[in-house]
Amino acid sequence: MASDISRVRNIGIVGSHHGGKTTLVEAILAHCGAIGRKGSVTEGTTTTDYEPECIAHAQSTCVSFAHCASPSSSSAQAIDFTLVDCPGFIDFFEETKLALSGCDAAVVVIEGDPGRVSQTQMLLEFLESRKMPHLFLVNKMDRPGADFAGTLEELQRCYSRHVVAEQWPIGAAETFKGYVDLASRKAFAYEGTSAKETQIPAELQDRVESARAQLLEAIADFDDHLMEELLEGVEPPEDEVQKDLCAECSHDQIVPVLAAAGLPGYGVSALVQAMEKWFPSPLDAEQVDAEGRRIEPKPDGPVIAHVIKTIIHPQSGKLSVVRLLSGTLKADATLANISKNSEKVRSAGLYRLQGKKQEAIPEAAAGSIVAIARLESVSTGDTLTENAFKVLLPRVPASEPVFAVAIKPKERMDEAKISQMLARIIDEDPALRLERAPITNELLLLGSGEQHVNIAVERLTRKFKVEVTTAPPTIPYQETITAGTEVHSRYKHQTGGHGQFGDVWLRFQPRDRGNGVTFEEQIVGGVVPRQFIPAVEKGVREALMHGSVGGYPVTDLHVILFDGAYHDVDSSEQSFKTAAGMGVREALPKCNPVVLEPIVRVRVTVPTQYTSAVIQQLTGKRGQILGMSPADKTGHDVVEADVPQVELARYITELRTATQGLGTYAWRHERFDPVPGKWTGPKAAV
Ligand SMILES: Nc1nc2c(ncn2[C@@H]2O[C@H](COP(=O)(O)OP(=O)(O)OP(=O)(O)O)[C@@H](O)[C@H]2O)c(=O)[nH]1
Ligand SMILES: [Mg+2]
Repeated sequence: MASDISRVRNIGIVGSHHGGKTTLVEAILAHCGAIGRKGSVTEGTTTTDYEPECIAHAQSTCVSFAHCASPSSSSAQAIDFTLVDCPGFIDFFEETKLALSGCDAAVVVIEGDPGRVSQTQMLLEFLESRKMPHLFLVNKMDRPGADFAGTLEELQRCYSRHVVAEQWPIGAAETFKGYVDLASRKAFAYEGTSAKETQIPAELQDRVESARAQLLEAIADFDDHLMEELLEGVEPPEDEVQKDLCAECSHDQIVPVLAAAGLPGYGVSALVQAMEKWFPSPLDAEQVDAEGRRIEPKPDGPVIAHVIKTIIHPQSGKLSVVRLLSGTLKADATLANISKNSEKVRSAGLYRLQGKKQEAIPEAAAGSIVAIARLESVSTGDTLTENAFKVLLPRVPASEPVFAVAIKPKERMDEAKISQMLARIIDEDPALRLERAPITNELLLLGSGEQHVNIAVERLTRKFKVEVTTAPPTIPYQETITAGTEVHSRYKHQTGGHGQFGDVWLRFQPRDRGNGVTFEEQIVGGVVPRQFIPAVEKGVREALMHGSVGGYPVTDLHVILFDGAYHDVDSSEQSFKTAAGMGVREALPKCNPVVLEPIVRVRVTVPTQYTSAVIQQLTGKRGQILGMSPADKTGHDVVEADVPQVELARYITELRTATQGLGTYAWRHERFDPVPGKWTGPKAAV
């Protein structure tokens, strides 16, 4: 591990789903000699996709960490990379955001396909919001149809930044065999993950010259001297161009574009050099606390660590992956968790992670990403310091969950126990949430999408050996009445000894939505004795728990007890309660009852080109469109609509399908509305 911070690079490998990030990380690790043999995603043998869920689904389902040193003649000169392999699937974006908060730069991997560029929009907005230097890697250039120029053009069109090619590929698909480095105007032919200098192919000369001119113009926008040289037609010295390129990329002023094919390893050596030269070390990266004060990354400063990921091993316990912002952390340090009232926690070991492998280290210095063992009460996002040094790091804003399942143990098991295990899964992934549904009382697991929640359930079963069933949450339907009535109900029962007698007259009146059930007595002359009136109310309320249409709770009505009769010997609380219940059951069908369904207000944020598709989709879900705010400066419209909850069970999946994964929505319960027409829905579970 480099002791000199200037030789440390913490880099997030991010990008669109299946863009080839994990394969690329594997190629980088192999190129740098950190692993012997390259693993493969399809065979489930890569360093970073080690979780059984990753292997089963052949995709990354969580963030994972790897490290390597750049191949260099002397180890004292080598750059020490920590690579954070982030899942591309949108459901796992919250996890990516948290892990990126520990990185100083990012490689955005996209396939050589202009049609997929827009899928990175949310990610790019996040990088922009954090002013994180990055480069684009146009990957899978060996695939049939790979289109570097088209992808570059689309990146430049979609992204209002200085996006410029720094390489031009030689060939594409099966002829992809090298690249021209535009800054140095040198061509290279791939030899595995390395490359050897060659001639610029004659047919590429013009293309290279115009792309180089674009690169120099972009760089010159930030360097007056270079601009003068270009205007005067003077060829700028190469070291000036290289120096500017490094400075401007590391300050997030320009975004260079490279070409690669991670699977055969093409372009890897140039990428490693770019990460080394263009990306900032922790010394140059701006780190601030929650109040915007700069934190100096000094090894001899106070220990300040930010938890960016939590990993739970059911046997060996918990690992908290931290970005160390300042100080030197020892393996047995006692730390204060500033996010939790400065609670003291003690490290049980310090590790560097190479995928699932934990390499014990005695200490770590400012700038590094390391894992601390057994900090049981610590969560992702917390700030840890030594000697209770008072500083709090900013939290990454979280998005609300948009998908839920009702979860139940398969075998009879204490619900408290399953909640405890779920709490540990949530500890690992704070984008999940556990809630008790207010009306149905179901245990709900909520997350960022269908796959997110399903994978969490798989993880629960694997790690804690507990089988659960999941189902769409029960829709909390209710019923109400739309007309009034009066009924007379008498319960009279004569058995051997003591009889039963209760007699009530009840009036039913509809109430406005949201008013619930109210009960009133208007008994005159003691025709129903005082002591039995609470039993009548109880009988009414209990009977209203099961409506006459679908068996759902009845609400928004007023019930008046206005007359009745009693028997000196046979009347009792129970007999009045029974009479009242019978009265309710007789009355409800006469009051034009209807089922009420929960209505949810959604706010859908979507790039303008998908707005009409989204409106159509919502209308198809019986949604009532309330309005649309036109595009903000990021090119997003916001559509507001009220939609029946039952229609939204898989909405996040459908919305993403209709919008190339770019639509998002927020929601809240709004009200209950009558279901139009005759009720054909399910009956309530008894
Ligand atoms: N032809 C070709 N295929 C590639 C290349 N890189 C990756 N692949 C294939 O693309 C698929 C996805 O690769 P991954 O490395 O898992 O992609 P990823 O970006 O990590 O995927 P997520 O993390 O799930 O978003 C796998 O089948 C790889 O074998 C490449 O350079 N060329
Ligand atoms: Mg991956």
